[in-house]
This record gives sequence, structure tokens and C-alpha cells, in this order.
Amino acid sequence: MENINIDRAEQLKAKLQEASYAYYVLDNPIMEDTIYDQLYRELQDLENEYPNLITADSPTQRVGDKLDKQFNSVKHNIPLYSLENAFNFEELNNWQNRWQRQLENIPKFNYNCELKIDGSAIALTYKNGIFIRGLTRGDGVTGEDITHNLRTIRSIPLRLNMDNPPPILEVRGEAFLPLEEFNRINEEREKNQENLFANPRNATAGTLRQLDPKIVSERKLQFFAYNVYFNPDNNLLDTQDQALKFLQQIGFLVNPNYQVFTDLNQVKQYLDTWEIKRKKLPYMTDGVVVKINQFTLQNELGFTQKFPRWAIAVKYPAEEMTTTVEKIIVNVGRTGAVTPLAIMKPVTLGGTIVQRATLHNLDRVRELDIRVGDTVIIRKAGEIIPEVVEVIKDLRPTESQPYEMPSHCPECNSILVRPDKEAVTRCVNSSCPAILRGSLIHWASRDAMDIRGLGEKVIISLLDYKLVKSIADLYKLQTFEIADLERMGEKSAQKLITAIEHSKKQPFHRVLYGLGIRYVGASNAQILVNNLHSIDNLIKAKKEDLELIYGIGEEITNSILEWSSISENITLVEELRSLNLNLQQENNHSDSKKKLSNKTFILTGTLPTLKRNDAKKLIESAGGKVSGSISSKINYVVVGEDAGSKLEKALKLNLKIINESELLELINS
Ligand code: 1X8
Repeated sequence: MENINIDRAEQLKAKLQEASYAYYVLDNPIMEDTIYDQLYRELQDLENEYPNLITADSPTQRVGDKLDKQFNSVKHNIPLYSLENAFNFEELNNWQNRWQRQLENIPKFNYNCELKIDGSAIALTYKNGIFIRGLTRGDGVTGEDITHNLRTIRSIPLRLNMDNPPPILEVRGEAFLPLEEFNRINEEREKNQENLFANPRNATAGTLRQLDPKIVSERKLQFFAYNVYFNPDNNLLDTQDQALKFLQQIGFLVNPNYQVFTDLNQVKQYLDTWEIKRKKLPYMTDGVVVKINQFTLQNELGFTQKFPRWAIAVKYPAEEMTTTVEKIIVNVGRTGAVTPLAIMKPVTLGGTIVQRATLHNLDRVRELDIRVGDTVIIRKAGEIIPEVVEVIKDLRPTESQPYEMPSHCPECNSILVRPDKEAVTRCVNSSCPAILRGSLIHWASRDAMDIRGLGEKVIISLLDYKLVKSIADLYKLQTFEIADLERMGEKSAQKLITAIEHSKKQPFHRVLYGLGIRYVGASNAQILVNNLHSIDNLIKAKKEDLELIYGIGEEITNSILEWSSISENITLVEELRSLNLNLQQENNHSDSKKKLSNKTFILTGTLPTLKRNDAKKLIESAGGKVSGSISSKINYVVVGEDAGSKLEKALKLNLKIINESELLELINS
């Protein structure tokens, strides 16, 4: 075994131990659960490969984790197991093979699929039909008595709806906070300057362990029941789906989205469907629990040390992952800006494989102190390329060196400059090949000219073969020229030519954005088009003209003036004109005619009838913008009930404050 594995295992054990202590004892998590799971799995994999690495103190050798003191610890009547995880269909398939191999012959069976709720597992005891005790999962053997808090949950019946209740009946399920309630609680905490809950699961756990049941009852916790045990249940319940129906009958809330299937292909369909649909649910789910439906078969299979053999949790892809840094490189963009990038061991993040993450700039690199060999947490922010959010320093190889930015441009070798006060390092050579490449990529991109089939790889080949030297050259390409490019061919070449030709019809605001004038993003391009109407007016515009436009500040103004003064840019405009691209705004439905055009809004608090998203859509469809942060540039602050710190700031800034009906009047007047 290599030393490197021994070191890694030791580092992982120490880090997991620390995280577990922070979570369970200090009640102050230092790590997302998904990250914990990944590091845990890495350790588990190492230990599987090299069993010598397993030590008695390894976190993998623990059934549960430590308990806190403040609540009474009570032993569970029946232990609560956790579930084995599968992260893809193959692992689900392996699970099926495993349990089937264990049997001499496989009886007729089916699978019951239930959504996995991201909350806290709870065990409830009913004596002669009366709720007498509720425990947290704890370490699975012993839980904490939180009966008084659970009594505040309306979806937990205090008396069972049963004629002859058994002496003891035990129900298992998940307590959770609906997303709307989670947001309300966090808004309130923000108002009171308290720490925010990171996610609904933490908020649920935090609420259940509140010492003041009044606070608990104010937070509208819910409970989905999914298991029931009582004696004798003979002939009543044979399958999991019967148990769910029974739970509903006796007064519990059961998640209605369960379904029974005969084989894994159907299960896969269910997984695929809910991977999308779950995003619309009013509560958090993190996967699907697949259970063998027949209790006789469940009993035959039994449990391992930690898990039932008859159930598995299929987890949806995490938005955060850990991986290791293999290289740090710099990328030169279309403005000459030099962006450091981490090239990492590929991992699946939010369903796609990624191996690059942006490090933004040198300040960020210094702040992270990211080095080759580091274990990092990466996150997908929207649809943009992922970013490194954290370096796990404790997992750093001993011989690592701090990263130094190169002094020269990797593309043209000119010296890089970093003006004082600016975060960005730049290549200022205007004929640097990276600048043309970046301009073309930007021109073809979705929010600009949206030329399908003209991605980064094709653009790089076009440049390699010197087929284009400017944006205008794209419109002069011939099918035969690109058909010869690698992985192209006649058919896709023809398609690409058509797509390029079609892009001539794109409206002026896209052309303007596509030109890539610094600080002129998609929305500024729209503002400029609404006010100036044509490229000629833009080129002619003086400083005073530009600064008069609402939303256009000094930075944009200077950048436009500089751009207009460069003769190559004017030449490009003339070429685009002769190619018949739109260099002025088409008439009719111009945004400037809309009621709220150039008006920026802030929404805060709960509006009496409109959901926040609907209010946003209404404003946007009337041409207005909705901002997330308050500043003196805001035109209207729309205030609802329980408005938080934003209202206070708005008052300080003397902004115009309106309510929902005034907003509707503005839109409809
Ligand atoms: C945990 C969960 C289960 C279910 C839903 N959400 C959970 N978080 C379910 O079975 N419907 S089962 C479970 C466990 O056994 N640890």
C-alpha cells in the first residue's frame, strides 16, 4: 500500500471526526451533509480497497453518532436504521443483484417508491391509541425525547382514528419544514440579526430541539408518516403500500407521491420524472427511497450492521461536490481579462461532468490559498461554470506550494498588467489571439446572436485554419471551407452556414450585446437600444448624452466612448451593415413604450395576494426590473407584511415605498 493512501485515510478520518463533533455536539455544522457523505464514501472506498486502513476509531466503524445532553435520552423500541445510498442507476442495479443473490429462489415481488424527504427522522409511540412519546433518530438505538415539541405538529394526530387501537403502536416518519415556512423563518431571523439556517433540514433539526415549545408551534412543522409497527397486525398489512394507506386511515399525513412498480426500469422512469418534478414541490426532497414492497420478503432479507437490505435511498445529484485540483491554469478572455481556472479530477455535479472551476481573480486565489493537489468543494452557480467555494486545508498534501500567477500572457507572451485598485489582471495586447477567439465565442453565445453549432471548439478550428479574422468573416464562410474541418462534414457544415445566416435576423439589442463592449451586458444593451435606437446614435453619442440615460453610469459611458473611438470597431460596424444585420431597433413592441420601462423595483415581505414570483413576472412583463439588493437607484420598494431589513434601509434612503395595490395601479394605469 502506498503511503499516500495512509496519509489520505488519516486526514479523512480526522476531518470527518471534526465535522461530526461540530454537528452533533456543538450543534454548529462546519460542513454540508452532502460533502460529509462524499468524504465518508471516499474513506469507505479506500478502506474497502485496503482493509488494513480500517481502525477502530474510523467514522465508518460507527453505527450512529453522539447524542446531545439537553434532552432525555430514551432507547428506541425498535432501532431506526439509516439507508444505504445509491447515486446512480448502476448502483441501484447492483443493490438488486446483491439482495437477489442472497436468496435461494426469488419470490414474486414489487418495489414501492417514495420520495425521500429532507427533514428529521422521528419515531412516535401511541399507547392505546394516544400519542405518548416522540423521539429523534439519535444514533438509531437511542433518541432524544422531544414529545412536547412534536405535540405542536398538526399533522401528528394526538389520538389515532381507530376503533380498537393496539396497546402499543409505533409510527416512523419525517418531520420537515415546508419551503415557504423555512423562508419566512429565515427572513425573520435576518430581521432580528440572528444566524440564518443553511437549509430546511437544519432548520427542522434546530426547531425540533428547541427548548421552548412556543417557538416550535410558531414554526409550522409538518410530518409525513412512512412506517408503522404494532402487534398483532396479522392479515392487515402485507405490503408497504398497504401500510401507507393504513397510516392515512388512522390519521397521518402520508406523502401522496408513492408508486408501486414491478421492475427497475419502471423505477428508473419514476426517478427521472421526480428529478424534475421535485423542484416544484413545496418541500425539500433529496432522493427516492426504493423499498421491496412485500413484508415477508423484507423480513427474510433482514438487516446488515447498518442498513435494511430491502431498501435503498437513491440520491439526486448534489449541487456541491468535492474533488482534487490537478492543475491551475489561466484563461484569457475577450476583454483580455486573465481568469485563473482550476483543472480538477472530473466529478459529476448537478448531473453533468465537470473538471474546470473558475477562481475569478488573483484576490480570490489568495483568499482561498488554493494549490495543486488540494481537495476542494466546488459548486454550480446557476448554469455558469462551477466555482471553488472552499479548500479543505486539512486534506492538503504536505509538499504543496502556493500558486503564482504567470507574469506573461500564455497566448501571446506579452507582459500582463494589473492596474491598481482593480481585481483583474489583463493582457493589453489588442491583437492577442485570445481576444479575437473570446469575441467570436461571445458573439455566437446564447444571449447574443445564439448561433447553434458555433461553439468554442468550432471557433478554435476556424481560427486555426485562418478561416476567420473578424466577426464579419463568419458571414462570408463557405460550406466547403468548414466541411473540411475536423468532425464536421457536409451536412453539419450546411447546418452551421444556415444558422449563421439566420443570425442576421437577430434584433439590434442582441447585436449590441454581441459586440462585447465592456460593461454592456444583455440588460444594459437593452437599455441603450431603448434610448438610442441605433448604432449610429450610439457611436455619435457624447458623454452628456449617455450619462442622461437612466441606468447608464460613468463606467459604461467611458467604456462606450472608448469603444467608439477605435477605428477597427467602426470598420466592423460598417461591415455588419453591408451584411444586413440589424443595427437599429425594429418598431412596434419596443420596451421603451412599456409602463415600467427603466424602473427598478425591490420586493420585500409577504404581499396580500401576489406570490413574490408572480409580482416579479408582472413587473418584468411591464418592462421593469426587480433587484435583489437595495440602493439609491431603486425606484419603488414594494412592501408587504413582515417586511424585513430592506424596509428599514429603504426608509433611510428615502425611497418611494408602495404596497401591492399601488403596484397594480402602476402596471394597469
Ligand atoms: C428516511 C426517509 C424515508 C422516507 C422518506 N424520507 C426520508 N428521509 C420514506 O421511506 N418515505 S425512509 C428513511 C430511513 O429509513 N432512514
